[in-house]
Amino acid sequence: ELSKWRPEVIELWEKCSVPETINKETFQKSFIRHVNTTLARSIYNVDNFSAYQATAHAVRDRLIQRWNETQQIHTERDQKRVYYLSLEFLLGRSLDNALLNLGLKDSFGEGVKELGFKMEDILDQEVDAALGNGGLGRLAACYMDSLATLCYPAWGYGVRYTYGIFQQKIVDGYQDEFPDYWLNFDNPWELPRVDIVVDVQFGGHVNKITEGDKVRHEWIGGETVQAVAYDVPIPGYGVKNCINIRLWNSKPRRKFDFGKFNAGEYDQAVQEQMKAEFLTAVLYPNDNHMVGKELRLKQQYFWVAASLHDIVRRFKKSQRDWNEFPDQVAIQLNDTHPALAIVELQRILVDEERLDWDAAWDIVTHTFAFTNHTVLPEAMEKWPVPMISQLLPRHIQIIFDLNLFFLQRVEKFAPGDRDFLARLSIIEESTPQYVRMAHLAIVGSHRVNGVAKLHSKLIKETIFKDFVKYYGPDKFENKTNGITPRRWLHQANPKLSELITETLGHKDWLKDLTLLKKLEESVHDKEFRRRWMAVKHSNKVRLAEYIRDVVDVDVNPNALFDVQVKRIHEYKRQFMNILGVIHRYNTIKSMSPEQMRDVVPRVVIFGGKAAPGYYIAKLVIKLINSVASVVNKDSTIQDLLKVIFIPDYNVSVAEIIIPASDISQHISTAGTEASGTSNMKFVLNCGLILGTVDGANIEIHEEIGDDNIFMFGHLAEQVDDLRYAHRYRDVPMDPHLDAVIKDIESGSFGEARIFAPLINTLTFGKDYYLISDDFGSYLDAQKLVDEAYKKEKDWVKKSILCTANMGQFSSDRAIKEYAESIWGIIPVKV
Ligand code: CJB
Repeated sequence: ELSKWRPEVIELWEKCSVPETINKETFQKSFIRHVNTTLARSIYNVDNFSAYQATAHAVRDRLIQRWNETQQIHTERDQKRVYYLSLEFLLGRSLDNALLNLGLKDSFGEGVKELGFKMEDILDQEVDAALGNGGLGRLAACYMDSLATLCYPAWGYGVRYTYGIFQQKIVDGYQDEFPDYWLNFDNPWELPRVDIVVDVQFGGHVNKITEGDKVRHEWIGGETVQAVAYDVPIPGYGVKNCINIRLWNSKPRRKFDFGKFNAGEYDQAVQEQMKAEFLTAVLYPNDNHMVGKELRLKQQYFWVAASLHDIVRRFKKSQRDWNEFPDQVAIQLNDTHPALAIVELQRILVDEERLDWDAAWDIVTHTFAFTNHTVLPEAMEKWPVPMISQLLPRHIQIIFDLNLFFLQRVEKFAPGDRDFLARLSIIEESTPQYVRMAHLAIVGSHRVNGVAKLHSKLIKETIFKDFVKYYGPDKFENKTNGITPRRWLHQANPKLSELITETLGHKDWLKDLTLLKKLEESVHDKEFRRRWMAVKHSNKVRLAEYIRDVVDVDVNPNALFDVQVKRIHEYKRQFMNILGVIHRYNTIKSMSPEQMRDVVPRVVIFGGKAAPGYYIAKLVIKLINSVASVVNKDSTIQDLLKVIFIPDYNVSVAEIIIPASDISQHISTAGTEASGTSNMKFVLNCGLILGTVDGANIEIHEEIGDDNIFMFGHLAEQVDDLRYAHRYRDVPMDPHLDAVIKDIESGSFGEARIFAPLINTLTFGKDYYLISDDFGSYLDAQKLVDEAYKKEKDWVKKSILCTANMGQFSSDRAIKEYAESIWGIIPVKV
């Protein structure tokens, strides 16, 4: 039986396994082997795509080796692990990232060149893994990179959607959505684990069984869907550690109903199969917005149940006492999407493992921690009680019990205060009743955190203030978001990375971003400044080429590139940006040729997807494109202004846009953007930012100083009063804004009626996002940007100081904070 573990057999295994070290020659061998065997092709029919596949497989072989070693060591050491539960992982492309993290880019680049290919062409073949909407999903991806790089024992758990975020095309200025069938041709970055299958139950009923003086519950019946694991290896930078994201795919338990087939009901015979597979078919395309579809709830439970089953199974192998569970397992809830995990663990411990309710609850609350990512009311998840009862009859009982015991404790804290109880309750007492997922997440976690200082303060003062009263302030923390410098500088901006490495004389800054501070010493070095600018310029040329390719407009790389790329949302105020562009256009048009000579030419670049059902956001896209089509062909303004909407913004496109920005806009209504992370990416890539006093803009401002950032607009604490004024008084509109609106209404940018609903948000809609209130200071700030850009030398200095002072915003810093103050995990280096 155990003959395979005899020393001589082990020796043979080791001898035959993939070589440890890899160089150009071994890579080339592996490349050709994959072309011949994995792809069944030959030298005569290898195109760039096959070359990509062969390269990816050669890299994957090495990843698997590291993955195996990491898992083996982490299992042997048996130390506490963190499990990061995220319904979204916005990974983007993997090949370039893996090559850089493994330090193989140069030798593999040489290797493919000798075989007749260009590395850039090969990298360009890869489609993005776009299993996320925006900031929340990309944050999860950055955190995985840092967890691996810092050698923490960690796993991510997510859903393997067949369709990621939709592809956006612009047709007649409007957004059109197309399915993102990213798995069309084999995905080398996942390892299917056909042997890891978990049954997930839905529906059925609960039996109450009395055994002596004890009662237990048995959940039976209903339908069962199987969850199959797909593992995505995530390599750390400059280390052998390679962690795992386990994504679950749904499949039917029974492939085919032969009874129905034999009865001639052919279509019905495959129905169960289709229904089960549909469960993980699509990512819901909403950002910062809850859409209460039953299928989404099913996705959530499916993923949570499979993940917890896996975590519990792993823990049980160690044969420890249940009390030790929180010493071995930390589970981070990325938003409320996985909040059902709290109920599921309580169910497993009480119903299946037969622990006492209180003992189980103690384990649960010491295991979970919860990150909140938004204060927007429309984003708060709540599910109708009848819907949960139908799908998860035992879970709804547990939720009500948890709530009862929780409210009994609250009652002792605030005797007789019915309103306080109602406000804290996990159940919203409406018709029908709803389960408030954030309340469930808070009650079931030992820590709750916001994602930037202001946001963490706001959640304590507004949406969770009653919980702070009850639990005290210590349960609530701030963990300012971060980004991985590996992808967002080293990979996306190789020239800047090279210049930094040469200047600092080391690459250590990629693992300790605070080392960038030393770049400050070079601001007075003229040659350094020249080279810094040259890098920016070449990145702008690269973006200009991309713009020509995708929208067929020529832009001047010497113009100021002004960028706003992010999900299209009213609170992010792309509308204010385009209204400002119209103001600029009209101002230039009214100028004499002499006056025009003094104008800084600008290219205003937009990008981002609107949720398919978000009518107003889609109109903003239409307005941007309508303005672009007028402005871009107006020769009277002498190319002083161009407006570009880059379609299908995603991670790979961001990697081209961000390094090319001179100024980027992060202009949400104060108090609405929890953190923002693209602000960090732009500043790290030496682009200045124009921003409101919101989210992480505030902390970036603190780090880089007044001289290197353009801040404007009202403060979060003023927002309530301003909204109140709009609601109950006749607040006059900013006069410049008024002129712009009249211009749109006069038909300058196409049929005015199209834009009426958008304009109504400012008038009948009471300008909820306070565009009128901030418009004046926005235009003033834009003027300051123009003036500053004219002083070239000072501008470059600002740009250098931006990068130099971004040390705080590495996701490594964020992950260390989580590890030390919330998870209690320590690194285990392979
Ligand atoms: N966020 O991307 C999302 N989706 C949501 O549904 C809620 C929040 C974003 O999360 C990012 C990561 O924390 C934040 O930087 C961003 O401000 C927030 O909108």
